[in-house]
Amino acid sequence: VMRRKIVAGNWKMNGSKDLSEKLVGYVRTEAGSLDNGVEVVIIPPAIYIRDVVGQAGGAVSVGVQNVGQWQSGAYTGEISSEMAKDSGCDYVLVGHSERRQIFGETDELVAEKVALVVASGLTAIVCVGETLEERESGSAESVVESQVRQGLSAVSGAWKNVVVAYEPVWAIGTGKTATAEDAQAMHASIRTVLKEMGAPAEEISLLYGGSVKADNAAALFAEPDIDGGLIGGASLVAEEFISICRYFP
Ligand code: G2H
Repeated sequence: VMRRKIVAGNWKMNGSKDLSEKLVGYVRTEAGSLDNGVEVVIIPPAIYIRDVVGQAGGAVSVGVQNVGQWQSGAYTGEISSEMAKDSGCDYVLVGHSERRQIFGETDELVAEKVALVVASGLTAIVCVGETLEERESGSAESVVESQVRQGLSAVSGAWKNVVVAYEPVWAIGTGKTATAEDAQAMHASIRTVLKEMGAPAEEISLLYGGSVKADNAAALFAEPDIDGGLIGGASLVAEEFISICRYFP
């Protein structure tokens, strides 16, 4: 089965106009010579989207880190999936653990945003993942299952516009990575849940995120159900980000 292979760099609240020019210029050049079919995506702060789209020149895809749960109106400070599309984005991160933990996003809100993103024709990268406490109490799989079922409850058939990113919260920005075996086990479980939901599970790309670096990417990407990565810290260093992209079998 052909699934999209994706390496996406989530800059979080980092970067500058300068980085948008230099890093993206470098990545565009290098991405052009990748021969493993990986789609490279850069997800900068929204204020730099136009700079990144300009530099990306079509060789690199662009996404936003979040959208509001409306398409327009009196919602000061918010941006919509229609605006992201209008500005040249193909991807929208939804429900990143930082949105869930710091900004109180619930599975219901995630589902509302996913519905708008897919209706706009963009691809939602929907983030799920358990906390350390949940993993240690043995409930990691059931927590993630419920995030997948609720977060994707309003996709209404637009499965080609959905990517799931598994990011165990305890592995984010901590330097701790799930072992490739643990990540693979969760990805296989997510694929089973998608199948039960009636989705074309074999066609949906599942990304792993959480302290992915050049030195652990190869082992992760060798697993059968890991179709790419969502990269935070390491996506801010051009050479490292590109070497991660090269580690697909
Ligand atoms: C997880 C990841 C990217 P990092 O949040 O979304 O960040 O690679 O820094 O752990």
